[in-house]
Amino acid sequence: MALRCGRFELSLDRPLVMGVLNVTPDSFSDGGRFMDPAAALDHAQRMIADGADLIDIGAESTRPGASPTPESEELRRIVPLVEKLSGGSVPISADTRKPAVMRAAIAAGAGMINDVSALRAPGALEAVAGSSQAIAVCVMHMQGEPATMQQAPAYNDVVSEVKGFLAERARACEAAGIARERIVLDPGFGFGKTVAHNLALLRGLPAIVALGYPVLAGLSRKSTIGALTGRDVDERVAGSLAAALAAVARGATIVRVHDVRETVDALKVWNAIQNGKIFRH
Ligand code: 7PJ
Repeated sequence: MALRCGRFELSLDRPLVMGVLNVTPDSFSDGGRFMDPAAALDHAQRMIADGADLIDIGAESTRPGASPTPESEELRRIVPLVEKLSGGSVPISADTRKPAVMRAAIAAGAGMINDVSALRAPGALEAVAGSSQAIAVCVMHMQGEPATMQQAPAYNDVVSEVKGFLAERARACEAAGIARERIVLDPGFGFGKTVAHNLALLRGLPAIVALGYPVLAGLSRKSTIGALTGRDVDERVAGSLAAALAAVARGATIVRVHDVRETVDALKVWNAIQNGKIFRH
């Protein structure tokens, strides 16, 4: 299997590592650290040197309780970085819910749109489907909206509800003209989910993998890891590695992480054990 990301075709023969770059003042783990474009660029290049297969740039915080970022501000933060990084050796993903930001990021050379709203905003499906580049899209499940999603998450059966939603969004993408080999699904750990929901989803990940699309898992440094370890956000590396390996063992093909270097090492060991293969990143 391979994933088409504009001018890149990513082989999915081994799990891929997506490095997170938040250029927001308020993201939960690295808010404010990379607001300076030079610092952001440095960090992206560091993650690529550490073996990241993709870089995901987010300019709007979707942390629980976050208020929306104006479009002009999101554009100002993200477009110059996509322009600077998209000529490099790995595809750049733009983490956005806004069609105008999607279009600008694609024009600036993004190889993927990562949308925590799963292209539900009016015009979002068209922004991705209508792009001249065959860029990839990650559609994620979220219950509610970031401002209120953690107030009272509730499901009858979290795995089947998330799976049903993702299957519907994949169909919507394909109906809009986005080819199957461009689509990635994501259960959206932490987005309108309790610790118990996140654990049930991780355990049930094979049911989502069975839909037949690559699955991305983002658990890195999230509050579930904090709840299980009692650690603050910058001390969750070991817990995050355990979660990343558990996701990959259940069929995830992309892990979205802050700690690229450590995750790449963990996956090299995991792969060698599991598949008898030593991969270069
Ligand atoms: C996710 C995301 C995730 C996808 C964030 C953080 C919180 N996009 N954006 N999946 N989480 N696709 O930076 O960890 O889990 S924002």
